[in-house]
Amino acid sequence: MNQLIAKSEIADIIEKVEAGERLSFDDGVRLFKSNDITTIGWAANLVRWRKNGNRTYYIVNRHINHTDICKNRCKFCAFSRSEGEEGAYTMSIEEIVARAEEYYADLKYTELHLVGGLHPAMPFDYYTGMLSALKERFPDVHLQAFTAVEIKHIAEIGGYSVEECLRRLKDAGLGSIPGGGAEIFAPEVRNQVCPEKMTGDEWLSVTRTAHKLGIKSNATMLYGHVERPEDRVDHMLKLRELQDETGGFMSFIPLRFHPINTDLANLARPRSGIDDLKAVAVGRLMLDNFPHVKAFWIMFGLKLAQVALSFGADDFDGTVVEEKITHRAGAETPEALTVTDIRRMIEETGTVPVERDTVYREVVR
Ligand code: V47
Ligand code: SF4
Repeated sequence: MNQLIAKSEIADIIEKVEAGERLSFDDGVRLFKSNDITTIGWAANLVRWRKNGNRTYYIVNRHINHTDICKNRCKFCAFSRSEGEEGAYTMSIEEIVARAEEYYADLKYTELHLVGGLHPAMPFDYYTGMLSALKERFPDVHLQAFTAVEIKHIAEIGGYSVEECLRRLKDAGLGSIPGGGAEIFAPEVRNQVCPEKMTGDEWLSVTRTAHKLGIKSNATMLYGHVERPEDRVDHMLKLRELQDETGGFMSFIPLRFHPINTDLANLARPRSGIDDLKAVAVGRLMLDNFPHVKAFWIMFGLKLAQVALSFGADDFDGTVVEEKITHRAGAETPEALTVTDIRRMIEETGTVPVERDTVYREVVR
């Protein structure tokens, strides 16, 4: 341990990290409350190196948001619309396949990322139909689709249990599920920012069921609104506990709240790069059983996503192509990056870009 770290107010926590010991709730809260950002980053980078060496993963993918109509209308969401409202849309299955076709010849992407609102009327067959049509046209493309929140909704629409719904979606081509909808699990926070959304326990339960069926997933944390450091750490510990049980999580993805055009716009305060780096680094330190931490450049911004790669993150996400959720909430990042740009941005951080597929196998082209 160098002298500066030895003198730090969090030196005892760093010692635990060096020894490979699991951090406690209090450790996590102290890390968030400490402004010794270089020490926090040093420790997170150590864990990143132990787990992933100097590799930084990226994926050639394409996002499609099939509908923005959503019955939940979470207060932090600028993407969703009610039926009939200006901007409301629902793509037909043909349109989804046509969208997926765009750029496929050029990019040969390996993943389609499908996330949408909770449409009150679209039938169960819409979801299985979209997966099977995509799988038929793009048999080699992994379909990462429907957050745990959508899965529960789709199950209700079909009149199935979550388990039966997941089995049917898997049969239709579902490969894995994205990490959205987790937000912050603490009920006091959820009641303020997304009162209509499933509870944190329900999110964990759907995810547990998916993992038990062999469907892997990611986990997000939406931060930078009304939550306290204690709520962030509680969120992380619930994820860590489920991961101990199932081992089904691939990556942790902190998502910075973007306030523009949302009902929580009054919470807007200057964006803190330090807070963004803490979310990544403390996530890396608390989630000792998660293989990967993702700096989703769309939300982080390109420059800070690069820095995050030295603060615990080992994944830059991907080409994305089209993104509405963050851009309707004021994101200033581009919607797409080329592979050349991604590799260059990663190389500049002194790490080695590695193309991965959805489940982190190396892709050799
Ligand atoms: O659950 C909504 C978030 C999530 C806002 O698994 C917002 O690889 C910030 O799940 N500001 C959906 N965030 C996106 C998602 C995702 C994204 C990237 C990668 C992966 C993955 C998953 O977007 C929602 C919510 O937490 N969100 N509105 C907003 N205004
Ligand atoms: Fe609907 Fe998801 Fe937006 Fe909430 S975050 S309103 S569930 S689309």
